[in-house]
This record gives sequence, C-alpha cells and structure tokens, in this order.
Amino acid sequence: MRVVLSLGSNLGRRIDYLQGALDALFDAPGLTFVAVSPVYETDPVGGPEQDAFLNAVVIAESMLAPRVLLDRAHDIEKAFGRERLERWGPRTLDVDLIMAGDVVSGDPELTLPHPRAHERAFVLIPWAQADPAADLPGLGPVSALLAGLDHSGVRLRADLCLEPPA
Ligand code: PH2
Ligand code: MG
Ligand code: MG
Repeated sequence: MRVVLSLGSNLGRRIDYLQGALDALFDAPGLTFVAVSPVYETDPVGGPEQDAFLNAVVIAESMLAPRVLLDRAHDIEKAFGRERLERWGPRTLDVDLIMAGDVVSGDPELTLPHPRAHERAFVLIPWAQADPAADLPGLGPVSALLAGLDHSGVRLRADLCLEPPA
C-alpha cells in the first residue's frame, strides 16, 4: 500500500526536525522508503500569527494499518518535543498521514485521505514534485487539484535537502 506523509516545522532547527522525523519513520520495521520531496519554505496557513514553515512530503510502501502509522507519527512528534498547545499553532514538528492506499475513512480520529490535503499547496506542491503521477483517493490527480490553488506562499528551498533514510 502506498503511504504519503507530510512533514512540517516552524520552530527551532526546522530542517533538523524534518530530517529526524524522516529517519525515525524508517527506524522501525514496516515502512519501505520510496521518495522524499524537495524542501519548501511556506507561509503559515490558519492558526495565530506565526513564523514560516519548512514542509516536505515522504512517500513509502507499507502494510501497516493506518492506525499504526498514525501512532508512529505521533510518537515521533513527541520524541521531538512537540507539545499540542494550540490547534494550528507553531510546532517543532508535525507529521501528518495524508493517505494510506485507497483507504477512505471518516473516522474523526483518523480521517483519510487527510481532510485538508486537497486544498493545501504546502502539501500538494512537494508531493507532486516527489510523484508527478500522484492521486488523492476520491479526489483525483494532485496535478489537477494544484491547478486550482494559489502557489505563491510555497517557495522551493534549493539550498536545503533531506537525505533518504540510511
Ligand atoms: N500546518 C498546520 C497549519 N498551518 N501552514 C503551513 N504553511 N505548513 C504547515 O505544515 C501547516 C500550516 C497544521 O498542521
Ligand atoms: Mg498538520
Ligand atoms: Mg498534525
């Protein structure tokens, strides 16, 4: 099953948090690395006044249940000092499960695909770079979704890059 995760950070050593999350995702068995996107500097969407994010997207193959993937994402956020203080507020690390195979779920604890991914250029732009043929289950090609979005808040950081996990 194809799995797509979004990484974000807007506090502290942002690129180090993203690399740490990427490495940690593949530290335990169950996920096979496929690709990582370039790194983007992105204007914050929603929430209070806050600093710009670094965002990237990771693609993997996995047979793990979505619930297990979500738990792993949350464990990694905790390991990097994330405190859930304020919805959409600043954070050292955010790891979001964007999709897991063709699973469509309205479970409020784990909605799949991620309920806002289709309208977030900071998710779709890096994703399309990592996989130009990507599809969001139930919503169609990422490239088509991107055609309707404002790209101006998402800037490539060509000076930064995430290393594939060892
Ligand atoms: N994450 C949020 C809220 N707003 N804005 C950007 N640019 N990037 C994010 O990762 C982000 C956000 C909540 O998870
Ligand atoms: Mg998020
Ligand atoms: Mg999150």
